[in-house]
Amino acid sequence: MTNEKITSQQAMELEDKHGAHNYHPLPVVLERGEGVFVWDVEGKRYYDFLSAYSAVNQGHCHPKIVQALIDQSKKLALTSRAFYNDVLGVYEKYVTEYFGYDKVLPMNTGAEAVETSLKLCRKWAYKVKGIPENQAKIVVCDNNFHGRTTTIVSFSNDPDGYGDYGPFTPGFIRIPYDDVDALAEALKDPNVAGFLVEPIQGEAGVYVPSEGYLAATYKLCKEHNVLFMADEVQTGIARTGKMLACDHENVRPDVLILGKAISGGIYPVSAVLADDEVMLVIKPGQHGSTFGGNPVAAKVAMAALDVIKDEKLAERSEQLGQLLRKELNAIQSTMITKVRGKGLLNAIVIAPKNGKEAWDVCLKMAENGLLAKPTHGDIIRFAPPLVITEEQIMECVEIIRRSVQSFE
Ligand code: IF1
Repeated sequence: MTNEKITSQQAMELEDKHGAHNYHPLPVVLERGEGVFVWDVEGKRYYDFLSAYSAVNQGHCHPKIVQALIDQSKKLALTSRAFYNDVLGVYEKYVTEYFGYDKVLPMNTGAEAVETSLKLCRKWAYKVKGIPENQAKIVVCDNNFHGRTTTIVSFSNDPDGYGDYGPFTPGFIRIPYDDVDALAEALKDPNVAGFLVEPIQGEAGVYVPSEGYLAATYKLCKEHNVLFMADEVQTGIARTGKMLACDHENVRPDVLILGKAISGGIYPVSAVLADDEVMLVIKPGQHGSTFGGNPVAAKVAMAALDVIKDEKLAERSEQLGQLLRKELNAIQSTMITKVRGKGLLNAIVIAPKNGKEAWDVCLKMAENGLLAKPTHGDIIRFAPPLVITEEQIMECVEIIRRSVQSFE
């Protein structure tokens, strides 16, 4: 196994030559991460303001989570679900009590958890609600992002997401986000079985819906016997200032979808939580995954969720998010046209200036020691690990200010 040190240039060339070109990363080659910091191969330190798209809420390489990975990996890593093991049931009890549901179906990636929810919803439609076979419909929102599988991109309106991937999976109705009346209209169709929604639309550019949107749409779903399915893969696990973004409106989803930071970014872990009436429609042999709920994933997730509570990261996210938005709004720059977010899931909208745009701002911030990446051209997401301190927030605001003002 080659382990000689390579330069940034060499690393980028290797990826270009030997890897699929399904990403266009910022030209930074990372070698080490610890807490809010990452270092490139030349030893330059950066604040990580992306947190691997909110998977590293607990900070890079959190010692307690890494230790859980090491200890279990040395003992029993994977049994498959063909047999029981002494960890999965303990984890299932832990995570269902942690979020307050009867049951959990463990998977690995966010997309797999979303797919699991779609299958659960359809089977519930036929077995419980009594919708005619193959007629179940699920309502989704414009500008959604729920993952990259063929079925999920079937209901995307992002050409980069769905382009040339047809034919598409039928059975989805797309409505405008943050529009309660649009949902009411869609629910007139008696074959609607579920509503899949991001409590805040992350990829679309951190769109925070109007106050009351989640509660109003949840109420409509209840009135029409439709499952309210919250995709909290990105907004969950304390990112938005509460354990779940739905908690801001006291909404308890019928189906809760988790991923990313449920493992602190140490191992792929995702989960679908629901009560028995929904979860038990899936019988043995009707869904599964080789790695889903494996002993390492289970131990890592319990450690990662412990850290969230032990270090009060939801409260921290709420307080420091307010500080960050206040300070970002105070930056004097004609490039920053909007600041929005909740907790430590934030974004700024960049207006081009002298031919420079969001990408150039990100390159300048990298030069100044802070990593972030644009989404949809003009929006820069700011999502540092929730372990960041107040003084580090202030230092980062100074980096952001200096970077945008360098283009004035
Ligand atoms: C990429 C985006 C963010 C998600 C929500 C499900 C998933 C995601 C709300 C699927 C995943 C990741 C995917 C990653 C980049 C990142 C992303 F830009 F793609 F859209 F965060 F906004 N639901 N989001 O945000 O989870 O299968 O990836 O574990 O595909 O480039 P996954």
